[in-house]
Amino acid sequence: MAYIFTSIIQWLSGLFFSKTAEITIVGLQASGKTSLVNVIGTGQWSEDVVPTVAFHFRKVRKGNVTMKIWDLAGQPRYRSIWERYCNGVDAVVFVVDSADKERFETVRFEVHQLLAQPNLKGVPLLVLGNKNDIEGHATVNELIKALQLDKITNRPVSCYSCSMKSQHNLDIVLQWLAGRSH
Ligand SMILES: Nc1nc2c(ncn2[C@@H]2O[C@H](COP(=O)(O)OP(=O)(O)O)[C@@H](O)[C@H]2O)c(=O)[nH]1
Ligand SMILES: [Mg+2]
Repeated sequence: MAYIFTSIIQWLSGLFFSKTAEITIVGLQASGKTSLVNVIGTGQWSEDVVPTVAFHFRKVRKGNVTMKIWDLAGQPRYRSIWERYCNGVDAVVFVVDSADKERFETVRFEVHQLLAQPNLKGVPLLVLGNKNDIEGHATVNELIKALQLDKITNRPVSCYSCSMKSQHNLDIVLQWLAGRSH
């Protein structure tokens, strides 16, 4: 009886009280990280995005979930600081330009390099194959293979194909992010 009562209270508090998810977004430059944050924040796509310098912090509320989002710069000189912004977060999102296959090898290297850092121990990872509106983009299976995501066994990993331009799969991405809140 007590168990049922506690469950009902928890369910109700989930409906009425705000939950939070702290999320860090990484990925090579021009993969669409800032576009993702903009689309989540405003629901609108804009072609012109100013390249991010170092990092940008944004708080977005979706329903009863507040997302605290760190949008990091992807140029090589900034990649060594990614790890610091991943400390204690609820999830890391790695955005990939799925139409830019020439950079997959660099992406693979950076993903595994980042996950090897102690700060990221056990943190769930979402890999987004962005720009799937562009012809010739890699599928989810191709991304999993090219980035060797099947070798990651020490944390939950998800991989979706999406487009910030057409907002394809944005609902699934938001659901996944909301699922990391507490
Ligand atoms: N075709 C297409 N272009 C995109 C998409 N997402 C972002 N872009 C473009 O890619 C470029 C880099 O985007 P930006 O968000 O600044 O990438 P960031 O450097 O990872 O933050 C910009 O010109 C965007 O308009 C997408 O889903 N499809
Ligand atoms: Mg950016």
